[in-house]
Amino acid sequence: MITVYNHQHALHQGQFEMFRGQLVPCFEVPARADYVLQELQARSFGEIQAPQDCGLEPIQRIHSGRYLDFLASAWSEWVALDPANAARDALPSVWPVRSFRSDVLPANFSARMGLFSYDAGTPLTSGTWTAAYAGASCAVTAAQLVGAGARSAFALTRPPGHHAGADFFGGYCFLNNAAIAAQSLRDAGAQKVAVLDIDYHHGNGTQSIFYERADVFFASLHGDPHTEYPFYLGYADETGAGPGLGHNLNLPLPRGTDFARWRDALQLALRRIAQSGAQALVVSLGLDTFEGDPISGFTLRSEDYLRVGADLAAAGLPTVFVFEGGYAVEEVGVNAVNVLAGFAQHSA
Ligand code: OKP
Ligand code: ZN
Repeated sequence: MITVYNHQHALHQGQFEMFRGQLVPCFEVPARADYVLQELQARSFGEIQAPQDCGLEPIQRIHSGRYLDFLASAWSEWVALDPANAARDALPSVWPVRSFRSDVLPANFSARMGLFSYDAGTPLTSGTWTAAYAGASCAVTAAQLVGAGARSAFALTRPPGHHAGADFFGGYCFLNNAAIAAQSLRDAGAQKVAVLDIDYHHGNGTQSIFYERADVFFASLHGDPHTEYPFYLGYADETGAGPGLGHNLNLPLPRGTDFARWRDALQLALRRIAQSGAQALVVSLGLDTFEGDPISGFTLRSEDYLRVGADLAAAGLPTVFVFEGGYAVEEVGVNAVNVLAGFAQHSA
């Protein structure tokens, strides 16, 4: 399996996220991707290549123009507010909730930060746009490889993407790499694509992007939003809307869920994906279902991820893996590569 990896991921390096009234060190750190890269190399797991610059077009297929304009210029506007900001991350602190307007684009930078985001845990830094753009290029390159006939490819990139919507960032995510990959597969000729999100957290961004579409089936296994981030989406009764009705599947699971129960949900999702008629699969590969994850609540073990990969391979679909969460930093490499190795061992 080819891995598409960009060194520029490290340019996105947040210092702090807001947590219970304090700024705490970011969980989403560059070392996460470094551990995965190291593990790929240590196990000689296939070729590692740099992405092709995908240009803005495949990103604009998913994200709004005014959001992309904002992201591309945000850091220079932040520093223009105060030269001392060059040493600080930008975090939002005001949001237009219900009854406020979101159609008017405010001139004030803080107001636009809030308009285009939904939490204060996602710092925007000097290299965020460059890293996110290169990450989207990884996703597009991986999708092109699979669209051209490869059995699978892995987009190893950060920041993650599945919480980012068409016009908002949050949950450590800016550009929705999995959605961009799915759209690229569609544009390469797949009539129907499935996105399977196995990150601990519900992929609210991906769901909302495809919620009214029948050509992309979205399935997610995640911590129950009654108690788990992102809280406001991911319930089982969200099944799609309009033409997309029936093309969305949420399988929320309680905190403490173990591998046996999690795997039952995985099998159900894979049956539904088979029924959907999908011709290609994008896996939002979060490893924060691991028992040692510091911000999550499932209890998967490192060896379980080999079985996860084997189960995914049994679906028999051309598959693009996109790296998402996983914050037990020293174990994230082994866990990610176990999924890929399990997949490779069980692929025809
Ligand atoms: C991103 B991905 C931790 C609070 C949780 C947001 C979690 C985002 C997870 N102090 N904050 O889905 O792995
Ligand atoms: Zn997650």
